[in-house]
Amino acid sequence: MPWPQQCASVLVLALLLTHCGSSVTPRLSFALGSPGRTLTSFYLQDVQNSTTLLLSPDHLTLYVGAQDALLVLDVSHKDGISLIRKLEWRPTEKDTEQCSMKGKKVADCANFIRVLEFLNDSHIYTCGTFAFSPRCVYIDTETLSMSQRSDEGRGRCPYDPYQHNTAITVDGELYTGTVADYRGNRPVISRHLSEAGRGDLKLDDTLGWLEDPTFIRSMFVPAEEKIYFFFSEVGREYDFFDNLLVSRVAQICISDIGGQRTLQKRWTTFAKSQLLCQDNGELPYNLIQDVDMLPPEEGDLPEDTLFYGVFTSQWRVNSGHSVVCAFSLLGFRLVFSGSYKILNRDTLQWSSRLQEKLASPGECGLHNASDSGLRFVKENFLTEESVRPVDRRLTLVSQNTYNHIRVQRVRVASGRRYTTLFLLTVSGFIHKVVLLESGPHVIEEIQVFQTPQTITNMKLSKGVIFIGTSEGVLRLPLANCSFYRTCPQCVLSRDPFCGWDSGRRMCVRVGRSVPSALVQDVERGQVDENCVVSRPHRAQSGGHRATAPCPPAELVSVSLNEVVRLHCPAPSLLSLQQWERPNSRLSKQLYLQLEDGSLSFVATPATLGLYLCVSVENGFQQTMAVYQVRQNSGPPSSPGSAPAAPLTEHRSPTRAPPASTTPPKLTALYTELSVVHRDRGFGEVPGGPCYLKELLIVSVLLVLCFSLLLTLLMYTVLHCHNRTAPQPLAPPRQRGGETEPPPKGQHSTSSSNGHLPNVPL
Ligand SMILES: *[C@@H]1O[C@H](CO)[C@@H](O)[C@H](O)[C@H]1NC(C)=O
Ligand SMILES: *[C@@H]1O[C@H](CO)[C@@H](O)[C@H](O)[C@H]1NC(C)=O
Ligand SMILES: *[C@@H]1O[C@H](CO)[C@@H](O)[C@H](O)[C@H]1NC(C)=O
Ligand SMILES: CC(=O)N[C@H]1CO[C@H](CO)[C@@H](O)[C@@H]1O
Repeated sequence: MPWPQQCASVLVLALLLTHCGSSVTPRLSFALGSPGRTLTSFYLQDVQNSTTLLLSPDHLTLYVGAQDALLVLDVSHKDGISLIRKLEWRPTEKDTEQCSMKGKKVADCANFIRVLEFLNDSHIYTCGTFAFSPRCVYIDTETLSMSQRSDEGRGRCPYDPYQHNTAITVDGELYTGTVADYRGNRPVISRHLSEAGRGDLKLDDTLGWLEDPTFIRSMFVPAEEKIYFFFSEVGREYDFFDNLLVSRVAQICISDIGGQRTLQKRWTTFAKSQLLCQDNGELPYNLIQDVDMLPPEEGDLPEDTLFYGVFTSQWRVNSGHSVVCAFSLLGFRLVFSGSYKILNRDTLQWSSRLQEKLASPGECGLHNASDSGLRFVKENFLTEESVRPVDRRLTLVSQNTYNHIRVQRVRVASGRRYTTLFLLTVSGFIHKVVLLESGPHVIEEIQVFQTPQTITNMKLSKGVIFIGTSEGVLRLPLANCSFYRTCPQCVLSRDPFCGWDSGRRMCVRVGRSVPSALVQDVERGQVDENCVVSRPHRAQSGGHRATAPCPPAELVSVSLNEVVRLHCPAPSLLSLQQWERPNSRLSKQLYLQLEDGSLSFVATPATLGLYLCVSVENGFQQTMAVYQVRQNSGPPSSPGSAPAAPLTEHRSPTRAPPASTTPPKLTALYTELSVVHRDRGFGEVPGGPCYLKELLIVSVLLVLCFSLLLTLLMYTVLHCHNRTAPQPLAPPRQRGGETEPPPKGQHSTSSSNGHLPNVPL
């Protein structure tokens, strides 16, 4: 390849990599129903909104809270999910009638199950919206029967199915965050089913403890004996903004029993803090969408517990983007044990003036504090400092809108552990991301549903992930290592779940094989350093280690003046396809490389001959296709004159689905050569001629490009800085009164009380 071309492609690549806010491209993309990434699904004709998931401790049974029904599913078999029991739980006709008489849509007057938690070894506690009159029942896990007795669900479950809530049980006690009234104006965090001898607790609702929150999740941290609640709400401390939303983490201690006179039957340990997911100088991503907890590694301290949150922004400049931030338990501890802002009860304004410290808000055991101490706590529950992400940086920036995150730590063959994120986009793709030292790497994206789902949910189990949607329940294995058929593909994937077993010549799940025998390079994905030993055709590749053997040449018969198109299968979306001819250059006057990597040219005596398509990924080259273009032996068909006009060069290493590329509009006869379809993880085919690239030349060219690159980088950095100008905020939200539920297909985390994640201005 001529060197200016080489340089150009390197530059284009560099531009893509340094582009501001660039999203990370998934290495592989699997559309719904691809054989390489099969889903197991479970649907019942008459069951909808199966979005509340609870996994049994042995991971064999999945309980699913749906609309008017609770499903008990057997998930112990690899081949399928089967129904064990369906428990109907629906409001009576009278309930539904009353609900719709109050002006609610009949469809929303069903019973949407929104709380589903183990109470003890033998019982599950579940609550549903029950036609805007929430109810809770017990389920015996032995007999799979529902108790006759039902509890009132106020404060445990929302009335409105579009409102977000959170619930968790600890030692048989139920901790919830929800709105506790029909109109949706009274948010509360409370404890129910409290042990004998200690009463139920809730937040004092007279003082803005919560400001119109959208509850996301709650998590119990045993080492702290605390429950952390995650939500977004109006940031009243920013009183110069009308409707600034902020993300919060709040805490309560499970040992809390309320005050004796002040704060009777109320939390004495409630404290909240802002979660600030923000890059230096940029606008914060202020709306938390989901969060997951990653316990510390063995041998590490509890304060190394991490919380990975996915955030979107209220500002239009970042609309549609989302970011991941990691917070540590240590960060929570420091902020909650620091100083607090003061709430003026008359003006409901926050200030941070210095004051005599009468108690330590956020500390467990405050129920014994004096009245003055508790009054102090009552006015000081918002921390002065915000919780900042670990290392003060964003973990991942994406142009996708994620609304769910699950995190797992995977131990690789070397014994090292890698954090892997599973992110669900609003449009129905799961992105599997491994966090490397060099940054996040998106191993694959897998489409799991097509039509937008109102509410979705995810649950990680042993080796699989469950997704609850409006339509049903899906199960996806965390990896499919056998998709990678060769050692290079297995190593290039950088999938921490997969390693190359050189003995069995298979890419296998780590942990299911003798770890040390596996070839894996998650951090760098270097094929030539890792696959040499295991490659059987080493001798044939003439010592050029990083070059895989070539596939056999395919014969292509053409007539002169015909437009020829040669396909080149791309092994991944990160690979670059390049075309080569032995002993001659591909002049851009004659050849056109299309976006999908295929090569188009007019057949002339000069263009007959051998063509090779070489794919380069992460420094590893492999010949993807070899074509021998020959003239037809039959009489040459001469349809009009083929354009001798120079073809404009069109090179783009960007990913482009083959379906979207349009053939070039050339007047000549168009011959599309069908190529034997090779799976993306094509096998190693022995034999065939092989055109070997001179790596040395490339390196020299790279150096030549380097100075240009530097200029480019500097330009990009400067350019990025100009994007940070603040934008006006969203219009003030109507407070009080009921609002319409979000339209179908609306971002699932928007709540009915007007929390739109990205309010257009
Ligand atoms: C894994 O990939 C292989 C090869 O494409 C395919 O045959 C197999 O069905 C896949 N397995 C799963 C569980 O997706
Ligand atoms: C579990 O809780 C249920 C409901 O409160 C109770 O009836 C049952 O006895 C408890 N079982 C155990 C084993 O504690
Ligand atoms: C603190 O309260 C507990 C009851 O929760 C009581 O048993 C204990 O004696 C109290 N301690 C002090 C120092 O008052
Ligand atoms: C409350 C809720 O999420 N309702 C949804 C149930 O599922 C149907 C589609 O299957 C949606 O239209 C509803 O919005």
